Amino acid sequence: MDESILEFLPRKNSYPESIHSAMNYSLMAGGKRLRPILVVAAAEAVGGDRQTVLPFAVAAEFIHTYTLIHDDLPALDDDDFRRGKPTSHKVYGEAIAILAGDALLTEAFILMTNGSLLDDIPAKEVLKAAHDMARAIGTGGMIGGQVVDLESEGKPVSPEALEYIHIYKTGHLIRACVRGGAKLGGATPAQFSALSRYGAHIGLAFQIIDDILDITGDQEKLGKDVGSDIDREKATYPALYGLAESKKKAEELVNESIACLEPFDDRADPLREIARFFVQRTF
Ligand code: GRG
Repeated sequence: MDESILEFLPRKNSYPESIHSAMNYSLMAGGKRLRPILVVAAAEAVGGDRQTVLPFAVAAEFIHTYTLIHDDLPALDDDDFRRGKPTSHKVYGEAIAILAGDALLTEAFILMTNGSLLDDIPAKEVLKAAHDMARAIGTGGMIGGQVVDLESEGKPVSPEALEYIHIYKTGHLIRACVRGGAKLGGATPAQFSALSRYGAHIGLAFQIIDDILDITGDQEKLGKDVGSDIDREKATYPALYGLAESKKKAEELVNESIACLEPFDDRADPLREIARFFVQRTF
């Protein structure tokens, strides 16, 4: 996946160098590449081709990396480390970090509507996948969840509000990756609906595990500061339900997600494995 990311990313020494270097720095700092892997796995589960959907997969990683850069800024979480390295604003300053996030988001839309996708897939499907992604990350999706999360810090949060935050802040992007891969891979309406449900379940499970790892995780392995949710009095599953109940909830969601794949053959095995990885992960 790293090779494809580099292929679609403006060269780091191209003019204006500072912004391209900052974009390259955060993208190549590491990361599990879960979102692009999900795009490819969903496409392949319905008989689609990995190479064809790569621009959309890379766009998903650009979007994810933009959110990490912006989330780490002093105005938001003010974090010093991400992916095991100093955060973008620590290295490039706040202005370039903001612009690097903006640029990655913009480049993602260039990629989601790029010529090679349009050569291989009907334009209507390409547009639908890009539109779906845009909805997933706007105020009716990820940004909405982030705003409610921010405004809930230090306040008591109901189980419903917590679920909203997690589904919107994290789940919608993950689900849009699965839906995008499925749509571009040529899913039937029934396959698309099953994969949407799969994506929704793993999306919520992913954030619950992220909450758990913020308490039990190893800072070195995670590549970022742990314990920050408690410090900021953030709304989390362990804070509301305790660690054991939260783990159980994540496991149930993963089992439900795998059940959604029942009608699929072994081409959906990577999706099954990714779901299992979500609950077992330590980083
Ligand atoms: C646009 C500022 C802004 C925020 C939107 C997604 C998000 C809301 C903020 C990013 C920070 C955060 C805690 C997101 C929750 C999702 C999450 C657990 C991100 C970490 O994802 P991983 O573990 O990261 O896949 P790597 O580094 O492996 O890619």
